[in-house]
Amino acid sequence: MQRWIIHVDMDAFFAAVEQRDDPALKGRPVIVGGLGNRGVVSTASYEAREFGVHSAMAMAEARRRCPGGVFLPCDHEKYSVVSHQIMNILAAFSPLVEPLSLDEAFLDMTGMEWLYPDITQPALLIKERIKNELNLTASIGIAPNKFLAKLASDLKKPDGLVFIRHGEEASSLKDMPVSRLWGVGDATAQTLRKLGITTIGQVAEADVLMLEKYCGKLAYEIKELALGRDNRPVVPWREPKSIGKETTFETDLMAPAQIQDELLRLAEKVGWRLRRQGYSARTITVKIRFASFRTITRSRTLDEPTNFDEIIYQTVCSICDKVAIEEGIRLLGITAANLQAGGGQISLFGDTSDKKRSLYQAVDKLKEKFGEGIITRGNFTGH
Ligand code: TTP
Ligand code: MG
Repeated sequence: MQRWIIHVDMDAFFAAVEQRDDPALKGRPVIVGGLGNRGVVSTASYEAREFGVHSAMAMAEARRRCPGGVFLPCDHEKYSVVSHQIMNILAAFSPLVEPLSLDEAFLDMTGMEWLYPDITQPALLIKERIKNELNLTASIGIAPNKFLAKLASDLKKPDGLVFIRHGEEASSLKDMPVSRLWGVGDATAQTLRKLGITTIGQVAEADVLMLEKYCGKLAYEIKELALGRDNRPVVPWREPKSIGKETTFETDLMAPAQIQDELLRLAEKVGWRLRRQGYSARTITVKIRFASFRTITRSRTLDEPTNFDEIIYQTVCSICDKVAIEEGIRLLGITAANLQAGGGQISLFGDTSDKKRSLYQAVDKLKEKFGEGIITRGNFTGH
């Protein structure tokens, strides 16, 4: 059976979401990223790209190049909610959807010819649904494999649709630069240039043993890709049922203060993982394994979903208050289940919650930059 893979990639994703949500930004150069002195551009709208602004550029440089631009901070939570909406649309078209990041995914469409005799039809329908339901544009590549589909989606951005048919694999690639091959970075491109190889077509024609001498094992991979061959499967992602974290201790815990400290650490980890993945949870479960290996789990379901560390912490503390600790604890775990997409508690508490949300966003930014361990709080354990 012929394989068909679709690759969907949103156009200028973060910037497009901001332009959609504030019509005054339509048609203007919008730059999203870290706004501090040492900030970096996450993405730029196509209007801003005309000024030479692009992802990963220093924000200071972006300001120089595009002084009239609109500069906005990243709202990860918002983008991850939109991302869920996109993935939900894609799930209607194939049971095999593999998200690669917030704004892109592969769909395996193999065997769907009976449903869509013309394989461009589902691609057009996906674009249409994303446009109608989310008011955003996506670019799509359709091809016999993942490598070509991803490459194709990038060829006619924004709002593009590129179709590479079976039999056209190698010919569609032959004039492209070697840098388009997965695994070919600057160093390999330079090595190949020294051999007089600058196009993918030249890689396809080159002797693989000669390539191996200069590029090692990568030679076999890039030769296959250059011929337009790629057998990698689409590996579907499943929505998590729960998000949790547990720790086994080197020495068993007995002291309440120690237990509280560990619960706080776990609550912060679980809260962070929820926020990062764009979820909030209604059910919080604590697992306790005692020195004797007796293991208990206790759950509580909240009225409203949360991804705030202190609510998770308060919940697990109130659960643990009811557990008699008669021997040492060798393992503690917290699991958040009953997940739903989004922030939770956004509208419930009005201002206070908004303030909290921005505090979390600031903390999460630091965690993203310096790692999960950078910030822990001691201020609500009381010691
Ligand atoms: P991309 O799909 O690479 O870029 P894009 O969607 O903004 O633009 P394009 O039309 O070219 O696809 O990345 C998706 C989002 O990921 C992007 O909107 C912002 C974020 N991102 C970063 O935060 N840092 C980066 O260096 C890149 C490349 C992306
Ligand atoms: Mg994109």
